[in-house]
Amino acid sequence: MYNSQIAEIFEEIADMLELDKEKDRKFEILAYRKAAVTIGTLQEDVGDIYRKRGLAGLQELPGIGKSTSEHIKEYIETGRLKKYDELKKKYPIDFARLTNIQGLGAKRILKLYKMLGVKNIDDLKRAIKAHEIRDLEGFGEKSESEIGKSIAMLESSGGRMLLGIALPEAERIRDAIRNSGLVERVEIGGSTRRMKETVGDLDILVISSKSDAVMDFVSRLSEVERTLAKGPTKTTVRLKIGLNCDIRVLEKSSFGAAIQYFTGNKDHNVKLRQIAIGKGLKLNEYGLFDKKGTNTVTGSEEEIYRKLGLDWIEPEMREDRGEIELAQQHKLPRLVQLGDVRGDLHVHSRYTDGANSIEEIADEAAKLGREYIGMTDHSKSEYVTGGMTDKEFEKYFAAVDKINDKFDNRITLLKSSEMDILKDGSLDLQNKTLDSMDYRLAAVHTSLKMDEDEMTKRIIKAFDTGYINIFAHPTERIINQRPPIKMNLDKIFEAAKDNGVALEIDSFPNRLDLSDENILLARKYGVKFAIDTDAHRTEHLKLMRYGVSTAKRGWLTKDQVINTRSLKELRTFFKR
Ligand code: DGT
Ligand code: CA
Ligand code: CA
Repeated sequence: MYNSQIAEIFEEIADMLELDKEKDRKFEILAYRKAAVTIGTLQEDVGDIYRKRGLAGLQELPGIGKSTSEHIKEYIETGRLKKYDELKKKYPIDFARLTNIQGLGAKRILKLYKMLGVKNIDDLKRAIKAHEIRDLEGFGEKSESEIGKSIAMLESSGGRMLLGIALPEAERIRDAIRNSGLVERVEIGGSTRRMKETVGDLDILVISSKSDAVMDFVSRLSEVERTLAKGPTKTTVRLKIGLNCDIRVLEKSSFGAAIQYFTGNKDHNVKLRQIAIGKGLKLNEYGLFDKKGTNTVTGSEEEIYRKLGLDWIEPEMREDRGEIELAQQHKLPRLVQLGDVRGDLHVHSRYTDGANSIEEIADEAAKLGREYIGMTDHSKSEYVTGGMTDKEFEKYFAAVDKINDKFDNRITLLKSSEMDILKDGSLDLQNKTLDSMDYRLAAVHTSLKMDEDEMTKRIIKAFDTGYINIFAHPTERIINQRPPIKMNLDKIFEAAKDNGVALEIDSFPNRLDLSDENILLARKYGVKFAIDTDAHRTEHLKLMRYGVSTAKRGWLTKDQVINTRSLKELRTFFKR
């Protein structure tokens, strides 16, 4: 429960330190940023790590040093951080929100504060409305309008939280309730169970005969900020991470109906209820009732679907996008599963902007049971990441070969790169370098604002080189932060199919790119997909589950996903 709070505070400290002109704080700033990424993407709670293994446990985390671990300890023990409070007095600015706006870094935020007194989003909106920003040095009219658009985008997200933050929190709460000894069963429902990319609130379903005790227990959980409503069957609490959580307690006989109902989505439920009515039955959260009012289901969710004449539908598909009709015809696709994944084809190491050595990555990936892993550090045009030249790739690949020998049959490392698709559609490495790779991944990183026509041509031209095997995070969107690039998806998907380019599903929780909807469109073109983690540190290798769920939400089967293949079959795909 502390992770997102501490990550945010570290980010903010780094932002504020950047404004401190008195001395060079480059390394200190970097330390806070690294620590923020580690904590922010950690699936285990830092509070638990500290309680179990103390400061030493914290310092074992990559990117956490002596001073950042002391900070974590201070925050866990006192709920405050002196260093943060002091900086905050000096800069009373809402960095956490303002830095979410595309194009606003710490320095520009400070300028807005000094020149216009902008402390938060509301101040910023006022300044835009009064056209005060366009006259500031280094801003201009275009930048004023971009900032306005970015605020609108942020606000239209309606405070929905990334699944990558909401799901681990829901799992912690579920486990705490499960271990309370008060309940018979507890499950996560709602959009979290459907693995939707963002979540409005958490829904947790409990089977217990001690409803009052369960509700008391929930209200006292350390994750809870306050209780908003408390009743015998439903309690709503506000969580410290800034999300509401509904907890419902039901009787055992209602479990199947309740988990079905509270998993949703609403449209799926409405359609199911109509099917029930057509059969002279009544479906609600308590059961499936016949004309006499007798509940005809007592057990599982499967039973409800079966009694209505449908096959059971995986939660990820329950969005009323045609899945009910397929279930009636017994024609549901058999969706790809996490256990089908055999390798990960998009991973960064310390050679560019990753945090771990190739060896550390190989070791962790092998522990996760991956059979192969593709090393895809950046090419030179992506210079902010320390992207490599052709010459540097020779050394990189030699290092990959060496680790490959060392690991023998435990795991196979593949030589690759996340290459830049340049503005004119060319690639930024020599053919000789490209030929020395096992496969090639490419992405658009710069000039993201091109118009649709130009961008479409740029990407297709890159596909036409015949060198690209995987098109990484195709739309470049960052959820709640950056809109997708403009391109003609139909043309791109068709060209991908023609050139044997697999489309990536990037598992990073703020990317999930392609999105479920785009996958549903792309699959019609018969194109293949690669579910990758885009890991920048070893813990990220576990993010695969988010990509797989997104693939399931896009109805993909195992054979449509290339990294479910054996290495031998994968190499055949790469040869086309
Ligand atoms: P969210 O929280 O916005 O991310 O999305 P959900 O799907 O978790 O929605 P939520 O929390 O409002 O409700 C949980 C589930 O309860 C929802 O997926 C389906 C069910 N549900 C809620 N309202 C209705 C309703 O009016 N009719 C029916 N049939 N089901 C409903
Ligand atoms: Ca919900
Ligand atoms: Ca809810």
